[in-house]
Amino acid sequence: ASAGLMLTGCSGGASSGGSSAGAGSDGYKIAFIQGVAGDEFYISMQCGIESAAKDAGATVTTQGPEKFDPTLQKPLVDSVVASKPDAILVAPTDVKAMEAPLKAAADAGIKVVLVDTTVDDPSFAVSQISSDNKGGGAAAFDAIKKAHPEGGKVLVVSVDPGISTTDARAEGFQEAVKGDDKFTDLGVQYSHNEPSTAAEIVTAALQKDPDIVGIFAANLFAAEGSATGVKQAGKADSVTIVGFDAGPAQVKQLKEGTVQALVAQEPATIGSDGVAQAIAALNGDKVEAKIQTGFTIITKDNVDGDAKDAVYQSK
Ligand code: T6T
Repeated sequence: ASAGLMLTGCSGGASSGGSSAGAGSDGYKIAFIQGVAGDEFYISMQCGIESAAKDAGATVTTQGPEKFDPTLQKPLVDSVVASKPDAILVAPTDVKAMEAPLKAAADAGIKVVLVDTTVDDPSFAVSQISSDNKGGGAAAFDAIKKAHPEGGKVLVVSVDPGISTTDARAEGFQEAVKGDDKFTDLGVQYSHNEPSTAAEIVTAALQKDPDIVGIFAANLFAAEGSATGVKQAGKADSVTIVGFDAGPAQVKQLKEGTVQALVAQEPATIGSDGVAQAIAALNGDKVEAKIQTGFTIITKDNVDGDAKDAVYQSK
């Protein structure tokens, strides 16, 4: 499953890493709108997008809101639409709130490709590309179960309700928990993409239920804060943390033993597939309505071997 990981991207040092890449002024103009700026997942996706665009002679501009928040992302989308790019690759921050502004982009004749997240009715989009988020949630439960075959209480720390990816991860995890009566589901709590909030959630949960055996942190920032919370509670020895995503900090926590497994997505591939679909649509070629990309489970055992290339770019 690791084939295709980071085949494109900034790791080779060839990409500009800046806000634009590519050649001629007559190439397609692609705008990438991240879920949030500064997130290594979207930085890695940007690497994949810039590299694929460069190969296709297209230009790319990238922007992201300060927070993972539709009230901040909507004005960005509106201003990008006003700049009339040929295509927009976008990770919508909410299944409902971002639907109308993105449909408006499509109505304006811009090819819209949904990368990572989606919306309730994505019929205006030419293609949707994302990880197997539900399957990743189930895989996270398997990793906790492996560490605690005896069972016990488990908790999900997610981001906000209404985000297609993290909701699907939590659903996949909770369905798997339900299927094993040795485990008790303590539910989902929302950290609003703030590591400090995730840490508070975890310390409070461990105070209430000191016998929690596993925490599934549904994205990068939930994992960062969950690790802090478990450490602060002095529970690093008894609690298994499985986090979605694999930035350099998550890998460090894995190596230190604070986090036991990471579900690494393939953001650069999502990005390069997104460019390919946008260009196919612009050329009037056949598009794939839905593409599912893979993930790699990173543990201490493979982090320096097979899974090395699955780690995200940080700039
Ligand atoms: O997990 C990714 C992304 O897939 C999700 O939609 C939002 O959070 C991340 O960007 C990681 O922070």
